[in-house]
Amino acid sequence: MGRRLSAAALDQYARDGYIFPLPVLSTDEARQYRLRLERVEGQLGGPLRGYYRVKPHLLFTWLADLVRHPAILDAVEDVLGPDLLCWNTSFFTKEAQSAGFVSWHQDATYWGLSEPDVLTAWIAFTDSTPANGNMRVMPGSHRAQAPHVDTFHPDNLLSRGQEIAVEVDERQAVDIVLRAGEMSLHHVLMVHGSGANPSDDRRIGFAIRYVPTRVRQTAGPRDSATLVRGHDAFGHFELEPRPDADLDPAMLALHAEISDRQAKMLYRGTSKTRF
Ligand SMILES: O=C(O)CCC(=O)C(=O)O
Repeated sequence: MGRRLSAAALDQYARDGYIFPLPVLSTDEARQYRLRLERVEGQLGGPLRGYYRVKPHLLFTWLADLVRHPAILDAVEDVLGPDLLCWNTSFFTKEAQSAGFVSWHQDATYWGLSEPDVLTAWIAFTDSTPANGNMRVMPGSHRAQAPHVDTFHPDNLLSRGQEIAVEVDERQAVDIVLRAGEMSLHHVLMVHGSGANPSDDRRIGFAIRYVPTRVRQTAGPRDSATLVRGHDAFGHFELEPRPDADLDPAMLALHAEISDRQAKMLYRGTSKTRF
């Protein structure tokens, strides 16, 4: 038994590579998060694009709070230990009646992190169901890295449209069905993906990537991360400050630098970028 997860849930994570559903926010809190995002989208003239897709928790106080939410961190600590960094965040938003999809892939493929003790907390800002293109996972697929190819498909929500280059038996896939305010956790080597959203409403998920402080960046320049719990005895990452206000000019400048560095790392080996 951990701080938040039962022994059975921890066994399931070790065996299958994922756990869900875990409540984080009330339905009303989830709605407030969606409204905040949609207010920002209204100000910016549409869905988040370019650098706003990278680490938005450095630009918005309400996302800075969310990556530090005890209901998330207690569960993450049970898996990764007490000293935790938030390495990255991004929205996975599928518009109503849109073709946007996520090809089958493993997150570890291009992230350059030194070990697979890395997980994603995927927080549902709306319900996420088969009707609107929920995430799907392949149980037990997190034991080995498989080769990938880049497709840069225009409807693929992933940075390089990366796709696993081995057969995926979709009959074994599990639907990660979440109510707004719930989260799932998945391992960095988990094979996962999702289909289009034919429904009349948006599907919005906020993905938070957590690592223990012992993990290093092995690809490219010095990387940065946000210490969200415990103590960093390793200093492998530059520690990022917390924003005091939304779209604070100093944070915007720092965030642009960090996003540039991240783009170089994520797009290494290709001349194309999507930022
Ligand atoms: O939102 C989705 O459907 C997929 C999310 C995903 O690929 C991820 O969190 O790594």
